[in-house]
Amino acid sequence: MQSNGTIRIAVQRSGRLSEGSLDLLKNMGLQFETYQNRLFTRCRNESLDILFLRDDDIPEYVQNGTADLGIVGSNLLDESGAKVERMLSLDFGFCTLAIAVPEQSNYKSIADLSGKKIATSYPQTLKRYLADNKVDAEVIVLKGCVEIAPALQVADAICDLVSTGSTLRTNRLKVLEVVSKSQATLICTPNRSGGKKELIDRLLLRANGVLEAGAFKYIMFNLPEKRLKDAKVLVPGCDSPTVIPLADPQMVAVHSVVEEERFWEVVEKIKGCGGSGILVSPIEKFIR
Ligand code: PRT
Ligand code: ZN
Repeated sequence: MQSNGTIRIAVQRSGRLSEGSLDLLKNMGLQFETYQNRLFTRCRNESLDILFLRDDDIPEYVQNGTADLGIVGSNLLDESGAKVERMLSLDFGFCTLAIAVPEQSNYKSIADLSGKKIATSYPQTLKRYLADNKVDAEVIVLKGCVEIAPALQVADAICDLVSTGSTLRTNRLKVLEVVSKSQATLICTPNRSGGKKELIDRLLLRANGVLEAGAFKYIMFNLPEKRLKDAKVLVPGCDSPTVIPLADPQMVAVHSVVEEERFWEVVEKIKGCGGSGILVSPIEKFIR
């Protein structure tokens, strides 16, 4: 497979990050087909190949420039120590790397694990955490099924990824300490050459636009004109909200954007200012 100035982006072939990664690429306007057992696919509308890999290999491929961009959990970046640029946190694939102990145990803090065994698939991250906390514990490296290590008496505790917490509950374990938080992350090779830079920059702008769109809602409402000053503080928009006169000269219509996480608070305050007819719609793309 020749690069020929074509950008390569590496995504997880089959796993928890696959769907979110492909959704993001499609929302970035990339047109491509995916088939089962595919190893790579070529975009129809950009000079870009998508490589489908095991997630563990993605940091290394991006570090050495085999792939120009990649999508991988930040947990794997922390563990691999790969020298790549972290460009964007992608708002999916959320989990925490946590130290967990048997529910019935008396461990109260990480200090209680001195002299104990901790099983993990993340030895480098765990060793750093133990050293930072001055805890001298033995790290047992397991490739999978870490959660059964305490029941098998292979270890006293585990350090593993947790998302819903149901695996811990099923195995009668509880979180003792959170080591780090993770989410899918867009990474870029440090070795990007001049010819590719322009497309990489365009792709980053698009990825940003997709993420920003998800973080905002478009909001429209009617308001007594005399309360406009208060409303402008609530929904400042990008630069300033759009204000449209209505048939009733004492009323105006206001159009703006509002952050998803402030949404209900803002709606309540708009109502408090005499706002009515509040309409909200999703934003497909948002470029500032
Ligand atoms: O084949 P390949 O090597 O590509 O896949 P994989 O099996 O190594 O990875 P995969 O698909 O399991 O995870 C890919 C990435 O998803 C991880 O590197 C994380 O960034 C992210 N992620 C998010 C998770 C989880 N949530 C998660 N819950 N990765 C793994 N888990 C596992 C965890 O290890 C534990 O076994 O799920 C179990 C706990 O889940 P809950 O929901 O019961 O708490
Ligand atoms: Zn993996």
